[in-house]
Amino acid sequence: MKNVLTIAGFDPSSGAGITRDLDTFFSLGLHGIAAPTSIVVQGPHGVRNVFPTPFDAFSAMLTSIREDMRVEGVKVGAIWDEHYVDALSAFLPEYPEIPVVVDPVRASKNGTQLLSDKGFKGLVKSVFPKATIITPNLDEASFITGEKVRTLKDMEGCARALAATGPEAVVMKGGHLKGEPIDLLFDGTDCTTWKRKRIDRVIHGTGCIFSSLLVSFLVHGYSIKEAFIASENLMDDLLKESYQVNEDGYYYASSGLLNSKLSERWKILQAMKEVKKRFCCLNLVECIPEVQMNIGYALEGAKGVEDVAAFPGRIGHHGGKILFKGEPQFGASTHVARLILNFMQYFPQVRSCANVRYDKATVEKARKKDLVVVFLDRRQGARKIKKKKECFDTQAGNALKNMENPPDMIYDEGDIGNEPMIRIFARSPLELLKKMEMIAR
Ligand code: PXL
Repeated sequence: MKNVLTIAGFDPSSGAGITRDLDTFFSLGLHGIAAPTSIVVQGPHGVRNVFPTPFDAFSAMLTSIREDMRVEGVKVGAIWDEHYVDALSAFLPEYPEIPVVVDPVRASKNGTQLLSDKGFKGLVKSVFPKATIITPNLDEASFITGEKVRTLKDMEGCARALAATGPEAVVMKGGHLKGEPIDLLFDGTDCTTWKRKRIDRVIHGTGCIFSSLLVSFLVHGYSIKEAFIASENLMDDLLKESYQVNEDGYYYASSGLLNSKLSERWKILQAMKEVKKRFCCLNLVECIPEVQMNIGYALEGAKGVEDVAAFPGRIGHHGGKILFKGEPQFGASTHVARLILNFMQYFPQVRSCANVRYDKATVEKARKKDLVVVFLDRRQGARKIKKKKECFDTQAGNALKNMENPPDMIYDEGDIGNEPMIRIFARSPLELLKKMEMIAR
């Protein structure tokens, strides 16, 4: 296992600093280790106060890491003052061959100083020359060069000036540029830029995550330019998937959470592909209604139709054989997706549904097999509520809210212009198929 070390501050709300760094390392398949320089007491509204790690404790951590562990990469974040900088500067030469990414953090978003001015000067003088990449934002870059940075052209000039302080490469983070944000890499020869659309959110810890991504990709053997592109690519997704930990305050981002979301989506699509195969084998043509059928499967905690997978173009039959028109996709159905989302408000664990052709015998068979069946009288409901879809959701909701256990089936006998329909509900599409097999034929 490759170990990557972060030397940075600890944010107990897990928005910036070492918890973000470790999350990033682990989610990219690396073992993260940490030497905290300070406790930056904060929540989603900013920093309240900062306490340095006792210097002896900090030194002891570096000694223990140096003597007891292999280190394959180092990321440096907030580092408190010149004493901590000196200790770091003495530590790094032990590892002359490994990638070192330095995020020269001076202050938090709300302006609390996280590295003294003297410490900052020491960092530039004694740590930058040992860095593979430094990642200043525009304020930090201006503080070093004494020049304002307002445009992309300024950024390029500034990156070249910063390269003269000794790192192999410079990434200037242009989040504070007017207009769209642009990041710029100068690798000693060429400049590469990355533009993204501005996201209208204040997202905490992005600098920490970005520098951790860079060092992780370098440890995996990417070149500096490849690591820059891979990190920026992932940042795009992380920013899009950022979330709030309160009703208000900063947004947070997490590589680990993004991974688990992606793997949940993947698992759902795999289960749906399996169901497609089995349903074709079973060839339950008699289950297909006039309006055709669909099967849906929602993510845990699904919020909208885009969180529910289904089969595009629905499921029909042709020449006595079940006919799927495509592979499962998220957002491919509004109809079964709505049914599931409504059902999940009452029974969140029931995340799969299929609409099945109505037949009195099928309902009777379900009852005989002890499935829990609910009947909705749509004619009665329709009189009260005009919109048919809402009518169904409301009627189903009224039935579900009084039930202790989730029903297996909700059916209606139709209305003018509406085919009678059975809807089967289950925890997964495989369970759904079992229920269909029980009642079919
Ligand atoms: O984003 C700068 C930063 C870095 N490290 C820690 C922080 C902050 C900002 O609050 O708390 C630990």
